[in-house]
Amino acid sequence: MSEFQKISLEECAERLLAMERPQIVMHVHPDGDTVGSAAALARALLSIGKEPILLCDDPIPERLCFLTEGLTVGTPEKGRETLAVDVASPAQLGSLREILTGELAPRLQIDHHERGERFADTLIAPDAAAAGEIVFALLTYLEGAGKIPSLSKETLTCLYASISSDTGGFRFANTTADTHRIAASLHERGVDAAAINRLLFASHSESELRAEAMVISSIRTECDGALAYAAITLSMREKEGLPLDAFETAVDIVRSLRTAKIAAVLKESKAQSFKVSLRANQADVASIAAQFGGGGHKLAAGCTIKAEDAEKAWEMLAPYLKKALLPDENS
Ligand SMILES: [Mn+2]
Repeated sequence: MSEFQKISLEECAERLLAMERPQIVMHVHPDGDTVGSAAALARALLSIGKEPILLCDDPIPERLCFLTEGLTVGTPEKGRETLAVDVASPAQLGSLREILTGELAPRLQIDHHERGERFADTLIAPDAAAAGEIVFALLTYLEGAGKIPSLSKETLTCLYASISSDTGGFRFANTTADTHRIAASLHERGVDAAAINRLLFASHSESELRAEAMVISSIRTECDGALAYAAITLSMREKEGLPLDAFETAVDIVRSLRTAKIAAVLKESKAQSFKVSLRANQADVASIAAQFGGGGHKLAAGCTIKAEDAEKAWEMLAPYLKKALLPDENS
């Protein structure tokens, strides 16, 4: 896929302005970054009379719908120009990957993932904590150049939400001085940071809270607590009537165990198929996920393991995690 170029911010801005009816693609299992970044772009483009729509293979989670209010989330349409934001590889497009070939093929990929598979000319900034940081740079550049009007409160809110979301409320290791500078600038321009953060992090459905209770009561540890995990089977979920997406934050709960250096959650999504989420303080869990055909960031990755039951799935995964723990056991 080396036929694609890395492009500059200025070039990307020009190409964006040249689009008349853009469709902005988000990644599957949409998070605050992909939704906030795409929605901010769409709002800025609407402000200059363009007709953008948003695309995602999955529904937008209820708690993120405040970002897309008033925008159109649709399906691919002929005659539109496609761009993708916060999408690292074709696999993250889900069934929308079928637009990769043909007239709807993406023309721009705006992303911050270091590892990925390029599928369009790319504006990439691997040091950015969120795709929202890149979109912030892009939109403030266009604003400064007088090419778009002053960013609306809604647009600024989307940008703040995308950055706060991908940094876990400015707590994760990807948070940089630049991240805080951008957040400060958004604060100065009037975003209601407290309200946004409450919607992102402190607002749960009843199912999500019940799921949280189930995860907490299922936590197991090995290696003196350095390895913490929870397995949620199909029958456990069915008994409580809990959908899979209620367990989105499960791995963050497990990783909050003070002794944990690596945290894992195994969720049986359909019979004998376990979605695995991995988090680490230091160890490279992306390479472990890759052993099972998955991927992600060094400290946050995921994969799917086919196994008869949760114990078998754990037996397949555990040796890799224990090995990854060894190097820093002595430190
Ligand atoms: Mn992101």
